[in-house]
Amino acid sequence: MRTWTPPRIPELPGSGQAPRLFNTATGRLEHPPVEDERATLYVCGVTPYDATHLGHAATYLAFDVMQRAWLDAGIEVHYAQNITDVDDPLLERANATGVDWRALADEQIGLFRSDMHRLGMIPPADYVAVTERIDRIAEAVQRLRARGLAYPVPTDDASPGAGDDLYFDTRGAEAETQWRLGDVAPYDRELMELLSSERGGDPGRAGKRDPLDPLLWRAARDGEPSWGTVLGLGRPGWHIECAVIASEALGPAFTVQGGGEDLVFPHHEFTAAHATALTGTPLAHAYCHVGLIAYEGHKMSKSRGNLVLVSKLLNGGADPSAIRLGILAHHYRQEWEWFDGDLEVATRRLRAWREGIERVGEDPANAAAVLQRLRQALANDLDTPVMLATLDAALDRGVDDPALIADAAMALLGVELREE
Ligand code: 5CA
Ligand code: ZN
Repeated sequence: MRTWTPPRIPELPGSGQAPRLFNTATGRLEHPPVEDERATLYVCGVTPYDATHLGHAATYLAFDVMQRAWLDAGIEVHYAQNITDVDDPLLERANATGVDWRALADEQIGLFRSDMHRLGMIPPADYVAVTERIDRIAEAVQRLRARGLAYPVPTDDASPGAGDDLYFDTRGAEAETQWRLGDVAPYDRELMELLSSERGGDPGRAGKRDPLDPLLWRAARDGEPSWGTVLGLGRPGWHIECAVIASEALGPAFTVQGGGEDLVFPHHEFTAAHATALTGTPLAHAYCHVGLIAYEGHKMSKSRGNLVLVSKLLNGGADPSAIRLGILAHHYRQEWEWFDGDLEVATRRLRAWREGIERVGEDPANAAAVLQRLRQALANDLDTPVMLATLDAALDRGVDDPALIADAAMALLGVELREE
């Protein structure tokens, strides 16, 4: 898939450190290994049925800043992201509104691309829609089946000749591979069953070997999109899509698998399980998750409809750098609520910084020391609130090298201090 034009990232003198990051799978701050000064990052992309909301923006912004930290440390980054362009909620929305699902997906992908570009996000090198990889995904399910890790569940409503739905054998995978349930998600079984039912799974479906076993392949149903593949007519399950797209783009054991906190279970648990079964190697070294953003008292979600759309803020005249600052005022792992006044607060901060950079103070802050403090905070699990406080203090005084601070704000935070 086409991406968007990359932002300008100024070169800074010297270099930062590779960041320590919180790994959900171990519950610790770690330095995920970066081989040959090259980090590999996969971030789960959108299901394109409703335009980019601030929750999405917060997730992609956290991984944008993670890349800026690596780049500033002299580490090259290979970034991949998917688009879940065939999935139940997208199809439901298309049916409900009488729009063709492909047209809906195309329109929303276009909007997402434009929002990411306007927000100055680093684009992925591999931007892969599920519909571009159906055959590869079906072949992967076939390989799991050949290994005895995929099994059919009787499917009486499939289209004629479409076969049965296929499920992943969780217990079989635990016996045959290095993966164990709970390797990614630090949750007990009861919570896993609850989350599975809330997040696209079907723990109550009859005929499964374990209630948690996730769908690998959905046999065609009348009125649903399907593809003819080695498995017959059907479409892929959610986790196997990301397992195949991520492993093909980045290879096994890449540096970081990322997404919002709502993807820890079942999505990232089973993406890791499938990939381990397919490649013999764990999916990633670290699993990083962004705290969910709420609005009007609830997690911002397309299904609830309590959305603050990025395009609406931008079209209403919001400065992209102010939107970034509104989000970066919170640590990425924190769960927080967006209030309508937040944009005004962020805009005031941006204005103060832009004035501060022009100020010739009596006792200006030493820009090189400010840069060092910014780099330290960034390397400490992307501590953007500390970075913002550092710049508040420095720009309140004025700095002895404004160009360096403007470049640092742009390179490390993607915040533009020089107005065009
Ligand atoms: N297509 C799947 C991933 S393969 C998906 O979750 N799509 S999504 O459109 O629902 O979300 C896209 C990304 O935004 C995911 O990483 C998700 O975890 C994140 N996200 C969704 N809602 C929020 C929220 N309220 N706060 C923070 N991140 C969110
Ligand atoms: Zn995913």
